[in-house]
Formats: sequence, C-alpha cells, structure tokens
Amino acid sequence: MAVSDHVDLETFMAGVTKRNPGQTEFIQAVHEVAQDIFEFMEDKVHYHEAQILRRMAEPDRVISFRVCWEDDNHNVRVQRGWRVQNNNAIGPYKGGIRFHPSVTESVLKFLAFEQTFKNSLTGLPMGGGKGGANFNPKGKSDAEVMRFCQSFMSELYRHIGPNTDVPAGDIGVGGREIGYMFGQYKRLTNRWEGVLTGKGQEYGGSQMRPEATGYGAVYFLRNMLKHQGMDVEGHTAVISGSGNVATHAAEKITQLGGKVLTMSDSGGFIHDPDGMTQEKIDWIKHLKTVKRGRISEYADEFSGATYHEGKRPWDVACDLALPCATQNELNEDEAKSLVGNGCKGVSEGANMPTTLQGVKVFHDAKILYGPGKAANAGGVAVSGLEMSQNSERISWNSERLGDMLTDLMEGIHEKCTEYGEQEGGYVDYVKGANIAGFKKVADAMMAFGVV
Ligand code: NDP
Ligand code: 2IT
Repeated sequence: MAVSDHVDLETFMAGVTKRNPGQTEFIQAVHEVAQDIFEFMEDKVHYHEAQILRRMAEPDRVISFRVCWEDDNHNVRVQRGWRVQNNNAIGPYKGGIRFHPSVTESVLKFLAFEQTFKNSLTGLPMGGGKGGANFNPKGKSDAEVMRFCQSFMSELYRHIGPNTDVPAGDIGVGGREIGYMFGQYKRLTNRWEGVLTGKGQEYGGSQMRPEATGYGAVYFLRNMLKHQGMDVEGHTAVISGSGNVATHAAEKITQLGGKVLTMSDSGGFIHDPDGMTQEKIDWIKHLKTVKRGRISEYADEFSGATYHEGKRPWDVACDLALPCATQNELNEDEAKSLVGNGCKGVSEGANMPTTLQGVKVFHDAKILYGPGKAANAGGVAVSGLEMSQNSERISWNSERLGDMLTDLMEGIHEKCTEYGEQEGGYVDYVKGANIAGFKKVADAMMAFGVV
C-alpha cells in the first residue's frame, strides 16, 4: 500500500498550508472540499494512491505577468495580471476574469479550484481556470479601461484559445471589458474564434448569458425549496451586491413572486421595505453599468428606502438570502442573525461568500444552504453553451437557452441530492456538490495515469 494511503485530513491540510504560505482564501477553499472528499475516499484506496486530491489542489500552472498601461494624464501605471489554469481533465480551462484591487494569486487560485468542481457539476466538458488583475476599474474612463484591457490581453492571448482556455467575466469584468479584450485577441491573432464567453450579442455572445448566473442561483434556490415542499412566491429575500449576479437574481426572485428587500455594494446597503419592482431593478442596472454610480443613490431616488453606510444586509429579517457580491462577505455572527430571524434558505450567487464558520451555522441549524459552486453554476453553464454555439456557428434563441438553463440547474440539484441527502431528508448540498464535482474529474484523471 502506498504511503499516501495513510495521510489523514489534518496532515493533508498541513501540507497544503505549508506549500501555500499566506494564501488564506485558497487554503480555505481546499479545506472546505477536503473535509468531504476525505470522508468519501475513506474506502477508495485508488484515489488515495493516485494522490488525486493533492493533484487537484496543485494548479496545472499559474501564469503571472506585468500589465503596463497609460492613464489619461499620461502617467505610466503598472498592474499584475494572472491566469490560473487549475485543471483541464474534462475540458479546456474555463472560468472568469476578475479586475479588482483585492485580486491576489491566492484569490485566483481559490476561484480556479472552485471552478474545477463547479464546471464538473454542470455536466459540460469544461475544466477549471480563473484569471484577473489588481486593477480597479472604478473611476476610470472608458479609454483607460480599454487601454488596460488591451495590455492585459497582449500577454494573455498566448495562453488561451477555444480548445485551450476560455475566459469570461467576473467582478469588474462585464460586457465592456469582454469587448475590449476580444477585440485585442482578434487583432493579435487574426482569428475570430470563441476564445471568450459573455461576448456581445452582435459578435457571438449567447442569449441568456448575462442573466444566467443570477437566474440560475434563484432556480437552484427554488429547487432546494421544492425538495422540501416550499416555493419562492410570497417570501422576502435579502440580496448583497448590485452587479451582474445580484441584479439578475433580484429580477428572477421578483418574477417568481418573491419580495427583494436589499441590495448592496462595497460602500453599504440599501433597504427597501416595499420591495423591488422590475422598474427599480432596471434603474439599478442602468446605475451600475451605464452611470457607474453607487447604490446609495437608490435611497435618494426611491422614497421609503434607506441607505446603511459601511454595513452589510444580513441583519435584515428575511425568508431567503442570496449573497451575490464577493468572498467571505457573510460571517458566523451574520449567519446566526439570518438563522435567528427565521431565514429558510441561502443560495450563493457569489463564490465562497460565506466563511467556514458561517457555513457551520447554516448546517447546524439545518436550513437550506446552496454553496456557490452549485448555486451559481448557471453562468458558466451558459458560457459552455456559448462555446457550443460558436463552434457550430449558430445561435439559439433565448427561450431555448432559458429552458436549457432551467434543466441544467435541476441536474445540478439532483447531483447534489444524490451525494448529499442525509437520514431524515436533510440535504447537505456542500457535501453533495463536492463529491459529485470531484468524482467526474477524479475518474478522468485516473484514466490518464500519472500526469
Ligand atoms: P460585478 O462586478 O458585476 O458586481 C460585483 C458586486 O459586488 C458589486 O456590487 C460590488 O460593489 C460588490 N463587491 C465587489 N467586491 C466587493 C467587496 N470586496 N466588498 C463588498 N462588495 C463588493 O460582479 P458579478 O456580479 O459578476 O460577481 C459577483 C459575484 O458572483 C462574485 O463573487 C463572482 O465571482 C460571482 N460569480 C459571477 C459570475 C458571473 O457570471 N458574472 C458567475 C458565477 C459567480 P462595488 O461596485 O462597490 O465594487
Ligand atoms: O465564477 C464563475 O463561474 C464565473 N465568473 C463565470 C465563468 C464563465 O466562464 O462563465
């Protein structure tokens, strides 16, 4: 028997911690997965012997590069860019690009690791990757953002391709940035190919991709509720963030008869006790993507709404909670507050928004809790469909894609229940997602031998 067979969770995590000094987000993400996988692997010696989890937690490669650009005042600016190609066992690396000052190698390694499991859960042939830069698009002119994107792509283009690695958007990267990056890729390579997803409708983007993550997170929530004989209709929801994921989650909750009470940004949150209407959500979309303003302005625009500076929305009483901003935005105390106020279900639009201690609170209280890698997989799933459409040189209509998204989210929910259902009917969706996501990638890696 190989030595690795004797490694327990604690020793495994001590090794991960030692090999990745200071990379707290990455270590947190690996820890969350390893807890479940060690239990699952207990009687599966072949995975242990092949060191499968250890290999998954070591990115295939991390590419780090300098990104120079000139601001509108002709100052030379220097940023750091990365692409983390975590695992391509089941398909080309696939995952978003994040532009935010908080981006570090640790953040991108955690995101690429999570993406590997998420993409596996979709059932589509996509490996896991993530990229980004510590660039802050806030307050920058369109011309500055364009120059940055062009410079970023001038290095990234060497490492990506429609069968190699297919990036998309994430925090700070939306339609505008994808357009600038796609334009530069095309200019450098003289090839029009589906190398990015989340493209504009005019140049190969898929219908439903902008909506997919937020809608998908609500479909996942609806599936969890349905499994317990409940529904979204008539329930109040607290949402964080006010970007792509948050606004589309709010839109779908509202369409399904729920009442959205809050939205937020890094400055604070707004509370609208009357609930949001489509008109109010459209106003926020315009504020964030066209005016590039702050969520505080909502309280000036709509009477009855209040703005809470520097605060997060988790103390507002609600039936449903959807964290849709960023990692570790919901801690143990906030989880207790949600549970104490009677929250029935949490669906994560963001990646790893709840701390490990917060997750434990949800599990102990046995409320419905859908982790990001399952709940927000609708975005990358429709990205996968964008890749298919680009390869086939066709485009499907939004009705068809909407149905496919609904089916994909139902499929992910089913996989989670398959491995996560406990005695008494409670579903541990974290365990279900981790094991189902792991198994497919692990079995593919086993087929390849030691590589
Ligand atoms: P956007 O850039 O469109 O919006 C991000 C939102 O989160 C903004 O409201 C932003 O506020 C807020 N936010 C960002 N960082 C912080 C922070 N450090 N503290 C508080 N608020 C913050 O991004 P998306 O909506 O695309 O992404 C949101 C989350 O969803 C991320 O975790 C992302 O990884 C995840 N996700 C996104 C997918 C997609 O398809 N776009 C797919 C799956 C997951 P501010 O304007 O003040 O920065
Ligand atoms: O976290 C994510 O799943 C994304 N940012 C979307 C990735 C993608 O390739 O569409």
